[in-house]
Amino acid sequence: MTPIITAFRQSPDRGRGLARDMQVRWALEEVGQPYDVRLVSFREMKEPAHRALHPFGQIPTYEEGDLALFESGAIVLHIAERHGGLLPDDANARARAITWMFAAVDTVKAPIVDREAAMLTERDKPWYAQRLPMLDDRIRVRLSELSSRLGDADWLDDEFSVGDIMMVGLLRRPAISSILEEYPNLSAYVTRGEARPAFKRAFDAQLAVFIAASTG
Ligand code: GTB
Repeated sequence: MTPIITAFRQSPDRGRGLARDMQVRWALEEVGQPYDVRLVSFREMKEPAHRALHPFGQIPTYEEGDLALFESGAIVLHIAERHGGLLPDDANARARAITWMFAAVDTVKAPIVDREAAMLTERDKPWYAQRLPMLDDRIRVRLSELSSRLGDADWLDDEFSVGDIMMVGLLRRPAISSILEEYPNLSAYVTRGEARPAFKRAFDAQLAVFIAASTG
């Protein structure tokens, strides 16, 4: 059964692979599972039909027969559990890979989201310029800890896993691009992820949607 995912009909990221369907596409490409995409507009995302799939009216969603999922991390984990290649066979290593997924969507993501929110909503406030260095330093704390743990390894826990899909996806966010450069091993880690053939196929697929929408 071919799963169906949802993605932006017109992505505001202009095809840079920053919307969360990118992680889902990447996981599907890694395991070699073909998929269909249903494109949704911002209006359609808020309508009851889409909210039945996604209570928060967002993308991505994932449908596979009777199963409907939302949250990119949960979808990626589901794909990894259904197919080989994204979770280690060893139970302890498997648990560690899932731990890295949580680290990406919780501990490391939190200060990044704070900065993104400030950039979006506080740019015109008198305290913005003062607050930004503090927000950046909070990101540095996490990135420097992550950098120390990664060291000169290729991936977070030996073999490439779902944890790397979620972490690389997070570290690609433009809000931290200049801070990321302070950690050469993390920059190289992101580049390594982006160099994977499955990442490239996923990236090209979402870019094709953007190109078609802007030329069609
Ligand atoms: N935690 C959820 C997940 O991981 O699936 C987050 C899902 C989410 O944030 N979806 C966003 C969405 O549907 C798209 S990805 N937003 C519409 C809405 O809430 O009404 C976030 C995103 C949006 C835009 C850019 N961009 O322009 O660069 C990048 C990422």
